Amino acid sequence: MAQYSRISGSVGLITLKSLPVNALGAVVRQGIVDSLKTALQDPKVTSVVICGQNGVFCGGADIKEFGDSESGPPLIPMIHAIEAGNKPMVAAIEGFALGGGLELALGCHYRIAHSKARLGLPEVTLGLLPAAGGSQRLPRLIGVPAALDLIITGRHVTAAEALQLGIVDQVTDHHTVDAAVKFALSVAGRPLDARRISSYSCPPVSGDLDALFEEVMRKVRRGARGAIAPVACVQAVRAAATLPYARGMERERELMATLFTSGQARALQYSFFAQRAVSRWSTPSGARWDASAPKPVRKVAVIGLGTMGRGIAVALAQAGFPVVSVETQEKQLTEAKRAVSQMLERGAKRRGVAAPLDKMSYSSNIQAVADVDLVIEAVFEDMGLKKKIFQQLSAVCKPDALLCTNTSSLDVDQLASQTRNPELVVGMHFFAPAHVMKLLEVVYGPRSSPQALATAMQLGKKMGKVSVAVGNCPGFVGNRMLKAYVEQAFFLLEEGATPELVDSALEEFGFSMGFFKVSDLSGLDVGWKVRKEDGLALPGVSTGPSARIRQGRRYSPLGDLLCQRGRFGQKTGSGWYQYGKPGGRVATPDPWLHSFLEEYRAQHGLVPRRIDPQEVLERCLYALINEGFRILEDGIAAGPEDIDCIYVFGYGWPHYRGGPMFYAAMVGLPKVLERLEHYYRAHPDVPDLQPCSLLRRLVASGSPPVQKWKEAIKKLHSQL
Ligand code: 3H9
Repeated sequence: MAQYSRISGSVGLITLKSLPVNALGAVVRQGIVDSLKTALQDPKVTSVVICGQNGVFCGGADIKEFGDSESGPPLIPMIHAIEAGNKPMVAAIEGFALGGGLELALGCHYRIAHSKARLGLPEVTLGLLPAAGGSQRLPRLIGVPAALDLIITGRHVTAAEALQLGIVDQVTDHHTVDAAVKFALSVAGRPLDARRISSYSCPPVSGDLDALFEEVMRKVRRGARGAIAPVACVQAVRAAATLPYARGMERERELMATLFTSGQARALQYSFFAQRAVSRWSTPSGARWDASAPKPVRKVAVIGLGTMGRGIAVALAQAGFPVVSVETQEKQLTEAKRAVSQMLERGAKRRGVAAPLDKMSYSSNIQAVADVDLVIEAVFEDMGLKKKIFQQLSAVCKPDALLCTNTSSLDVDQLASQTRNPELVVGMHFFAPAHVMKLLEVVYGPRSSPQALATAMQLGKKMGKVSVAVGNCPGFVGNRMLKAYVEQAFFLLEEGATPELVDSALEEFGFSMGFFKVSDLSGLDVGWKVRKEDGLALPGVSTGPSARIRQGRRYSPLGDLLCQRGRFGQKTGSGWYQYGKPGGRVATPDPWLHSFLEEYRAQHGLVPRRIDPQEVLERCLYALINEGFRILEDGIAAGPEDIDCIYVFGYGWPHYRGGPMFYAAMVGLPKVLERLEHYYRAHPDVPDLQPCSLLRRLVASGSPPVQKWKEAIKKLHSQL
């Protein structure tokens, strides 16, 4: 709702009231329309202030209402009515004014912001554009280049930047509504024509307008990789710059209509809620986020200052934690100190803050961690080494210190068993570079206490990560699913594809790099090492039927064969592609590799066939999705949102496709099932293609929408 009152004798005060972010749902809009009418009709009222309750101006249109049939007064005429009002309207912005919230403020004649407020038009992140006049008013107010920057990126600006850009008229450190009321009294009776932004022309740009838009559009299309909202944002701003306001608004409406009904907007809005849903974690044993209080964490230690340890230490210091970093090898320690300081300084420069160098301390002695509340061990992926460190930590640390391991696949429970308090051990799987990548898999073992899990989840949140709680199993969620995808990529090469064909199908889908380019970038030897440890990569078995069978199922030794030839990817100058020189970065197709594949196929009696991009997508993605269903069935992930966040924030899944499980729901579960059955019939020696029973049961129960899977899975489990 919106509450109306008259204060200071002549100021009408409209307060938006809709917890938690005063979103502009139907009831709030009705409240604003009614309050406005009262204020405009009351002769005692000479000016109006619009504010929000609870220190928040407005988080924009109510995303939860998207997709419902529209009720209540529409937003655009409401904002027009505010702008057309014959009494000064002042927006009092506290907390944030985002999306429709900022558009409402732009409809006002003046804007006063608290110094801690944040403003922005983040619609693009939801697959939309600012379509309540924002794309038309903002360029008229602050100029085309600045408006393009805000609208295309969706970034939030501080009150200080908003003042500098001309979005707000005044910034206050005091009580915002009081300041706005005082301001409103001071402008009462002043003419308003020059304050109505819709009547402005866009400030002229320096240089050629067409050239500016062409350049921006080129950059945006390149960066968007198939996302349509950023492109529509540019088109809308162009309309503001070239058309009269009313026609610009028509263009804004047309573009929004296309976006609104697109699958991309649905995916991005699903993802918005998925990110929030994963913080409300639960485990199969009944532990829950709302019943488990995290322990306070005041000081943290990082063990091991290789690439991962450095990134983790930087992320912790940037989040404000004092960090003790331990590295036993002196040379590595000296190098790491320099590298960490540089990373902190670069990050601080980018963010315009002071580098938190004073948060860091270093030692070569593990005794230095004696007083910390939480340790993140980030040494080499070697179970023997990690076990030894956990024994030492258990002896050195405070008895109630939480002991976390940064591992991408090792058994967290085995490490827990090395300690006095196995309930205080959890996994924290960071993604490289750890100070940049948003994802954190928090791995609970069978003995991890709910409090330990809650503490690690909260720490991740404070570090700015999307933290997802996952159960303990080989590869956890992300890497376990990836295995199925990688395997299909190899098999497709055996059957006739080239790395270029596979990669271009995946890149066309929206991945920034296809599997083979990623593999060259991260180094083929990484996977080779794991396969050797798993007993899959065997030297000397390169011919005969057993060469392509391991542990009773189809196996492709192609990656191993390249590694045996020293082709580790970019670092050696060749892998699935060639790079000209070791360390080269530009992938070019490699004729040697093509002949090698031909020989390999001939040697193994494989008759190559034409493979189309659709098969590449179906084989790679549906195998991965199928494993996702198995993970849900096993209770390793609590719901599809968890898997989708992991893939969007850790594995480069295109954000505008929501994540693999959302994508499966969009494709239609019956179709995914039918295609998996088809491919499994063709490849009965590939168990990953055998449709998982949960997928079958969801299809049999009518393929509920993805938002209902958690419930459906619970019901199916209880029927077993
Ligand atoms: C728009 O305005 C379109 C117009 O241009 C044109 C229309 C014609 N609606 O993030 P938090 C919920 S599009 C509904 O945890 P924080 C959120 O789901 C909109 N609900 O808090 C969560 O609920 P729950 C453009 C919303 O303090 C709770 O509020 N606006 C909305 O970390 C707390 O959220 C945006 O894109 C909403 N608009 O961050 C802003 N916003 O507790 C989107 C939030 O049940 N919002 N909720 O999980 C945000 O970026 C952040 O939520 C915000 C607060 C910065 C506001």
